[in-house]
Amino acid sequence: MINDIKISKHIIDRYFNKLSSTLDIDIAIVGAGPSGLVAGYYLAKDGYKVSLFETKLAPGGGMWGGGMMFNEIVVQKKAIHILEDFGIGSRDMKEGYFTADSVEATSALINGAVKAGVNIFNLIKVVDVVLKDNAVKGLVLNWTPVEYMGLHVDPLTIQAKKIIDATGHPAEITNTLVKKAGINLNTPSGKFEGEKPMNAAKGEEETVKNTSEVFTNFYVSGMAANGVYGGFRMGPIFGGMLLSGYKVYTLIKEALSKE
Ligand code: 48H
Repeated sequence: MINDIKISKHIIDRYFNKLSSTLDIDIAIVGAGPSGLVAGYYLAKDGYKVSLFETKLAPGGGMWGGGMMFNEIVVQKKAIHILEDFGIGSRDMKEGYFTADSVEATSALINGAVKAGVNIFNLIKVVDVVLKDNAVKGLVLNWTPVEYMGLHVDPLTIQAKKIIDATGHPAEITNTLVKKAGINLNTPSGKFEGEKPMNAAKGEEETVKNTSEVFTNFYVSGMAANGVYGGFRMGPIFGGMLLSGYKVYTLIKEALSKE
């Protein structure tokens, strides 16, 4: 016999289990766009304890809508192996361009990350970082509706060995870090450079190049990497985002193997 109270109890018990096991983790990712999901997938597959925080109801970031709501994305040949790892179908349009259905691609990235073991928390906004001994040591979390409604409710904190800012164009967490702590980033000027206009060829190349540890324990990936380093935007071509997620995975794996 189905019992109303048991339904509530099981949800509460299971969620609190998930949340308390996230208090002390290996890698915390902010933003469930393509770069954050890809990074989480490979890290979790390697056995690291990974949680990903997404402020929106639906993870997936800016990939659902393709280009101008035409729900197809373009991926270049060198990133096709990542689509294949997630079981995402693609069509060879020749000249090195492939296309994929953006709904299939986005849902497969989310599903792949969860199945690999990433704990995805939607509706949680990262509002600050924990800064100790001149290094980022954790994240400060609150419910999205609390932030949205401007309610005066204090946040909670988690700790992680490595943090990824995968928040897309605004590079929100890096911005907060710079504004509040006045630290120097590992960019040429030490400052937050700001995203440049459209240039798909340059933007794609720079996204991967700019994916790096920008402050101690603190990495940027995807569009956030371009925002922080002053790279170009690239429109609805997503190979750079996927390869950026893969690159930040390799950087963190290497760093953790030395600790
Ligand atoms: C929790 C947050 C917070 C926060 C933001 O924008 P995204 O899809 O990110 P990327 O970098 O993986 O992919 C970028 C791509 O989608 C894109 O925009 C491209 C290719 N643009 C090219 C162009 O020319 O325009 O996802 C970031 C996610 C979103 O889901 C946000 O809701 C989330 O991060 N987020 N989550 N706490 N403080 N801030």
